[in-house]
Amino acid sequence: MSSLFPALTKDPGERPALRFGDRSLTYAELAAAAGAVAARVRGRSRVAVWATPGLETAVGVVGTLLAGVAAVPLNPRSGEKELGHILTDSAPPVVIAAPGDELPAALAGLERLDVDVRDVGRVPEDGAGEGDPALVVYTSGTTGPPKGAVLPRRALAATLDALADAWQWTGDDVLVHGLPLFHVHGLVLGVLGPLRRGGEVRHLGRFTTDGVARELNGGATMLFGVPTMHHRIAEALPGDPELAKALGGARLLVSGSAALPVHDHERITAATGRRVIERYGMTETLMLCSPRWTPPDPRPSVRADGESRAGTVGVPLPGVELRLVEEDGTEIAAYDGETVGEIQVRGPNLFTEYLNRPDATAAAFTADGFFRTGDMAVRDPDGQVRIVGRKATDLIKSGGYKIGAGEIENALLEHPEVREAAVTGEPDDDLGERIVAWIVPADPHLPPGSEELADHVARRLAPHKRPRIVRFLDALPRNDMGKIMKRALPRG
Ligand code: MCA
Ligand code: AMP
Repeated sequence: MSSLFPALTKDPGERPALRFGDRSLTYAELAAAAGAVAARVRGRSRVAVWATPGLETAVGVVGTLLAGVAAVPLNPRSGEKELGHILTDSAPPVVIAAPGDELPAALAGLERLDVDVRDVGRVPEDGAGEGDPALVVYTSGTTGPPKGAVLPRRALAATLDALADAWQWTGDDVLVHGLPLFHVHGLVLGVLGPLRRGGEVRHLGRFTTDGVARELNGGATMLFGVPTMHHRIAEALPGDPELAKALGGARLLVSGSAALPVHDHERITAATGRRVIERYGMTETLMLCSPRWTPPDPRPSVRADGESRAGTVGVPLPGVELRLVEEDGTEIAAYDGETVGEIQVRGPNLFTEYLNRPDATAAAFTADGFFRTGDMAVRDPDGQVRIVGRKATDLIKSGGYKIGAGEIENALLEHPEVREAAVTGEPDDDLGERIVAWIVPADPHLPPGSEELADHVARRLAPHKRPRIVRFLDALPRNDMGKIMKRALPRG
C-alpha cells in the first residue's frame, strides 16, 4: 500500500513533527530516528511498546510501522495480572522503551530495544500490505481479560483520511493533547493523525488546563480530549481568562471516547464562543461518526451540513456504512429521533480480529460483515446520530477508559478477605462514571479497607480500574438461578 506517512518519505524537512515538553523532533529528525528503529525491528513478528507519554513512544511506534511490523502499546501503569495476560496473548519477542525506563519483571524475558531519538537511519520502502496488522490494542469486554483488537494498516489510513475530510485537517494544523498513548484516541488520532497529515503534535505529558491554554495561545490549532478533560476545562473557564482566550482562538475543539454532557458543551460555548465537536468511535472500529467542520460563517442563519449539536455525534464518516437494528436484527429505516436500535458498522476502518479469540471475533460480526458495536442510538431527521445507551450494563466508561465489570470482579475475588464481589458504574460529574465495588467480606466482622481493595485492583490491573467507592453488604442480591441482580443493589 502507499505509505502511512507520506511526510516522512517525501522530502522530510525542518518542519516540526513532535513535541513532548521541551523535547521535539522535526520531520527530518523523525525520519532518521524512526528509520533507525525500523532497521532494528524489521522481520519481527510483533513489537511491544512501553507507551509512556514521551517522544520515544512516538518514534518507536512510527519506526515499527515503517518496518511493516505490528506494535502492541503497553500501558506503563498496567498491573502484573493485566500485563502478564497481554504479554502471553500477544507474545512479542521485543519491547521498545526509552533509555532509563524501569521495566517490570514481566518484561525481563523480552529483548529490550531502547529508542535513541538522535539515531540516524533511513526510512525503508513500504512493502507492507494494507491488510497487514499495524497495531494490537487491548480493550476490555464485559467478562474476562482484555482482548487484543488487531488493527490493519488500511484501518489507520482510512480513519485518519476520513477525519481529515470531515474536519479539513491539514499539515498546517498543530494539535495539542494530554491523552495516554496506549489507546486509539491518544495514539492513532493524537500522534499518527498529525504525522499522516504532515502537521505537528504537542503532547502535554500529562493533561492540565494550563498546558492547554499555553499551547493554544502559542500556535496550536486543535485540541483533542476525553469528556473528563473538557469537564475540567469547563470548570476552570470562569476563573481563567487565558484559557477562555485560548479556546476561543482554536480552530477545532474535539471530544470523544465517551459522551460529553450537554451542560459541559454549553458552559464551554458560553465562555469561549466555540462549539466542541463530538465524534464517536471504538477501538475495534476506529472513528465512525463526526459532525463536519466548516469555517465559521458570520451569517447566523447559515448552518453547515452535519454541524455540531450538543448531544449528538454527527453523521457517519466517509467510507463508514452505519445502520441501526432492532433486537431481532431488523434494520430501522426511520430517521425520527425516537426509534432506538443497536449501531452496526462496516467499512475499511474496522479491525480484522481479536487476537487468538476466533470465538469472540465471530460473535462480534453479523453474517453480512457488520460489526455489532453494542451502542444504542437514534437518528435525528437531519441524519445526526444520537447515542442513548449501551447494550451491556457491565461495561463502564470512566475518564474515557472502557472497563469491564467482570475483570475487576475477578481481581477482587482474588483478595483473601473478599467472599463475593459485584462491580457497577454510577454517574460521576468528573469521570462520567465511577467504579463502585459491592463486597461481601469473608469475615463480616473484619471487612478489608476500601483503600486496600483499591490498591489491590490497581496493582493487578491498572490504577484507572480501581474502585472509587467500596460498599459492604451481607449478601449480594441473586435471582433463582443464583445470578447476581445488579439492578437490585441499593442505590448510593
Ligand atoms: C491513585 N493512583 C493510584 C491509586 N490511586 N495508583 C496506584 N494505586 C492506587 N490505589 C494514581 C494514579 O495512577 C494517578 O497517578 C493519580 O493517582 C490520579 O489518578 P486518577 O484519579 O485515576 O486519574 P486522573 O489523573 O484524574 O485522570 C483523569 C484522566 C484520565 C486524565 C482524564 O482518566 C485519562 O487520561 N483518560 C483518558 C482515557 C483514554 O484515552 N481513553 C481513550 C480510549 P499520577 O498522579 O502519577 O498520574 S480509546 C476510545 O475510547 C475510542 C477509540 C475513542 O472513541 O476514543
Ligand atoms: P473503547 O472500547 O475504549 O474504544 O470505547 C468505545 C466506546 O466508547 C463506544 O462503544 C462508545 O460506547 C463510547 N464512545 C466513544 N465516543 C463516544 C461519544 N462521543 N459519545 C458516546 N459514547 C462514546
